[in-house]
Amino acid sequence: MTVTQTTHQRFTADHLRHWREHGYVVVEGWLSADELAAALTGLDHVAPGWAVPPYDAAAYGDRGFVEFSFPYCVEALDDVTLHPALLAFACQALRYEDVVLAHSELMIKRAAGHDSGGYGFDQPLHTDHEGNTLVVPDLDNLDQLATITYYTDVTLDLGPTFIVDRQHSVGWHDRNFLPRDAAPGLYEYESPVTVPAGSIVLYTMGTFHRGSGFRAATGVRASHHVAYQRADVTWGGVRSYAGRGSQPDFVALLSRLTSQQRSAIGFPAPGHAYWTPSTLAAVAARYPAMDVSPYAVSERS
Ligand SMILES: O=C(O)CCC(=O)C(=O)O
Repeated sequence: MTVTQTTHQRFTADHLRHWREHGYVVVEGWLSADELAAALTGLDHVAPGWAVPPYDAAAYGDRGFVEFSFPYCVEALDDVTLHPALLAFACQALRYEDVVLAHSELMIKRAAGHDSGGYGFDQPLHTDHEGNTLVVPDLDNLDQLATITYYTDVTLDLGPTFIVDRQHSVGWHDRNFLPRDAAPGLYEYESPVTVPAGSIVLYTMGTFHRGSGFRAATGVRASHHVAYQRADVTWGGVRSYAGRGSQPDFVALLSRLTSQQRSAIGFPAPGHAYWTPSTLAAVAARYPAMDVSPYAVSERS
């Protein structure tokens, strides 16, 4: 899929340069106020009571942590996942025309809770490659992009992500978890991503980072972890949504997406050999609300 840069420019050439040189870039306020407000309302659908203090035991059990995966079938959250600006950045960053969604996970962390890693929320520095690719990232030819969008203000007290500049982790990127005693020098270079709600950190699968514990006794952090990869990558963590194909909410989602967004979750792209007059007619019948005109064979011949 070729994403038109000019239409969706929320990320600049400087952002891209920073991502390449430093292994990450923080972009404050990448979501518009409307997109952020819609996402917050969307979170209420996915996780009712998520923002209600002091603690909603029914929704959060005793862990103070919940996680949800795409598709949410909540427009605003699916839209952030497949945002044209993210797709455009991924194509540029990975130097590839076609990118696909590798994962999209929502996480809500509450003060005094803990995730499943046994660290509370205070993780050791790690890269993300072990859970996302069968190989080790080639830092000179990256094929995956990781991101975290924050839906709540993140302060030092509210469990910021800490991140290490690529230039300070030379020689370490093939490692996954590095506890403090294994690489004390690396921890000297970590810096917290403290940002207003609606901001994002874009990083690589070879970038050291970690979730941190809450210093505050109360509070909540909602984050959206979205990763893309080059479409030719078979060793990465892309998921199949074919099993959802008969569910009305997923059909509605698929039908309203652009062809670029659909391709990013595995649908055959315009111009793919799959498309013939008869497959086009059959798919149009299966998804009556979908505009199938981008797939029309005659348009390409
Ligand atoms: O939530 C964060 O700030 C980072 C989380 C993370 O790195 C992880 O769960 O592996």
